[in-house]
Amino acid sequence: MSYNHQTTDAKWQAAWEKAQIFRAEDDSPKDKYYVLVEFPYPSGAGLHVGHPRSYTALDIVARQQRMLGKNVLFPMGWDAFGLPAENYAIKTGIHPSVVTKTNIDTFRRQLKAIGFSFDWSREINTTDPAFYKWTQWMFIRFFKAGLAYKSTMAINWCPKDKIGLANEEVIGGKCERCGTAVEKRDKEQWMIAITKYADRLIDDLDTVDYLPKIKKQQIDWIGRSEGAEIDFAIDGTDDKLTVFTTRPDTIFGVTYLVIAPEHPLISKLTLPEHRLAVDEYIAQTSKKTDMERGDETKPKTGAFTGSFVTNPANGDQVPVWIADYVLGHYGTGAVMAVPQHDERDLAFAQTFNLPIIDRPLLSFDDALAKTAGKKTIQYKLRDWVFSRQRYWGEPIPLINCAHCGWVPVPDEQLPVLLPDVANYQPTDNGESPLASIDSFVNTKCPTCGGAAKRETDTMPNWAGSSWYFLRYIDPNNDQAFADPEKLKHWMPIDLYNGGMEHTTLHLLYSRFWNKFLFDQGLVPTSEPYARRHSHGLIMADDGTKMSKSVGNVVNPDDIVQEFGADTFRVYQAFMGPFEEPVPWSTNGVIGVRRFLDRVTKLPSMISADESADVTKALHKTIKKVSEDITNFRFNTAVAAMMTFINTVYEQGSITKQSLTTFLALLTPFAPHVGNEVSEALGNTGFVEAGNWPAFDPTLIVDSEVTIAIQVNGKLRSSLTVAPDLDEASLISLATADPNVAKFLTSPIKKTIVVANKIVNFVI
Ligand code: ANZ
Ligand code: ZN
Repeated sequence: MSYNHQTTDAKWQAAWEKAQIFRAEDDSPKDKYYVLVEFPYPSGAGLHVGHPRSYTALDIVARQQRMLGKNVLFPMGWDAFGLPAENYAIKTGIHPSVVTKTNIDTFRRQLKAIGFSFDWSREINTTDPAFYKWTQWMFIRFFKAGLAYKSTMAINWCPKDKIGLANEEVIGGKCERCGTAVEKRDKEQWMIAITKYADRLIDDLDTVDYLPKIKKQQIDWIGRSEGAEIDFAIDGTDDKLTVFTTRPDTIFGVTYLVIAPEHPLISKLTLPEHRLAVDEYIAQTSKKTDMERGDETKPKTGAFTGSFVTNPANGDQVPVWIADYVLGHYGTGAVMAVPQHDERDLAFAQTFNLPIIDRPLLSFDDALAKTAGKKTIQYKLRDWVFSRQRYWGEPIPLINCAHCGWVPVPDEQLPVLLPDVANYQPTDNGESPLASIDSFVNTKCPTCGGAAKRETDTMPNWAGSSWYFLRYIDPNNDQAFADPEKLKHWMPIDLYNGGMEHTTLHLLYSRFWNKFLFDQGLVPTSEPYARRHSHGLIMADDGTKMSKSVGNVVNPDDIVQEFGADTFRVYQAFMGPFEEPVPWSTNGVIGVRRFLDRVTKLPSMISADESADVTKALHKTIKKVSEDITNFRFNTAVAAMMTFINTVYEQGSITKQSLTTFLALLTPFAPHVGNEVSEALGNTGFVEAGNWPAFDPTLIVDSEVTIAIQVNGKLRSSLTVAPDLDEASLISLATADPNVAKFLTSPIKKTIVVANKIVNFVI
């Protein structure tokens, strides 16, 4: 290895820090460019090689944009509330904030060692009271606007640990810690009415530049479907069952109705002789997740209620069944089953020997008319469950008063600080650990001054990340979450990259949150992100998922130690198409290091002039690297730079000016090597302070082209000529070619010329 990466890395990292060259300016005359990566959860495991995939790519973009003359905001922070720190606290008694601080220090050190150009002066931390004060303040805006409300929801309950579990702690229906089967328990929860924004969250996707698969995933998740609600009278009663259907045209094919095991009319519908079977069936399904219930590969299960309803279109009497493939919280929780047209209904009918009839379809409206149904729109999206019975989250800033009901904590009393507790374990009745601290719970009503109690639920770990990008704009403001003028300057975010796994939760929540703030007149744009991109996962070298238990995790520290930060960065960029999953390869890492070694040796090849091939290759490389960064093709950009270096080595010399230009291209990818070599050439100042190179279009034109000469479409010869040679000269050269002439046995009827490619004589 020719260069000492340890000293080089440390030297340039210290120099950047000293000169503060990556600071974003709030009052710069330059155009702004706000580039964002998803901030990490600072876990105890430290940085994973997956994190820098996104960071390296956007660091390249940020660095290029600065060289293109933009005032760039590229910030970093910590999404630090969450279960691992809390579970660690339960085990060890160490306060989550202590563990979190240690983990953040590790992450920061690791990120700095890779040389990312973050503006560290804007670092934020969602668990910092100065940050979560504003998360609470925003929650109160939701509450005052009527969008935060209480509702009874089923939560996951571990009967052994006696705690409520987050969905991600339930693995295959069992408690992640003790393996006990998880039960559902009803609990009052704070909800936020994201469904009120469902249409805008779909429709406004037209105004942003997201990868098509990201848009599609959001649209599917929101799941808008247009259909109708139709009433079926329950025989022998005055009650009716209302179904939601997207296919009212199939009404004549209905042979039974199915309701969800949660349907409120079940006890009324179930006749005494069927009660035992129905109760048993309900108990059995309460253990299944929605995912298991929807699994189309599993045999259908169900129970008959004994009741019948009347089809409003033709007066047919049809039986009412209960089955778990109908979900309680979608549509009306009741389905008119049409085995002839619906796969699930068909499977169910076959299992339980229900009739399958062949009836003609109506038109959508015709049906509707025949059934007195009404058009409705249903969404898969549910309102957002915003309560957690947990310690390590933002306290929900509300107070319950016997006289005044729920009253928000006055703004000037924010933040509601997380109190110290001795025991982080949720209480026996499923309340948050905060519920057992009397000094926290008991307070005065801000409205009437009477005795009142604080809400003890905390927010989900999606809260802080729903608006963190706004705080980077003005991280130290204690009068507002951010200054409106600064928000106007920086929003929207020009480019946001993150994992596909965040498309449906974080991305949707944060778009919703921003839209709400926009409606409140608090932020300047309705959409927070102008462009959204996504990266593929990094897999282990055998293509499997990296995991601690298998022992195939690559630690970024080791790679940086052994090969240097730039090898790590360039390898991250080079390892494969950005959007696709790619396996880690140590050989690939070594190959990249070899490339950088070759770059560091280039100063010995400097000469007063260089061959035309080197000049031409340089300008082609400028064009290619520029376009590839724009199009997120970092791997082919690296390949182009490698090809260029090969050309220089073949030709044996390069001018100082050309090498300096090349280093400007390389530096966003390999900033330590770029600056080190530039300094060795005698250049002063950081490469980052220079301009992004432009290519000369006249220099990248190939000086020769090869043209296929055909007679009646058959290849007869080829000619090597200057590009864009005029047609007349080309035709006379072609007809003079003996290999062509001997086939021109009759007069030419037509000559077809495809510029710089083909001449075809038709005879
Ligand atoms: C009769 C019918 C005939 C249906 C047919 C479909 C095809 P999407 O598009 O997802 O909205 N459905 C209604 N509520 C349901 C629930 N709570 N759980 C499970 N399935 C439910 O699907 C709407 C269709 O899914 C509805 O239209 C209903 O079945 C069923 F040839 O009604 B359909
Ligand atoms: Zn009161």
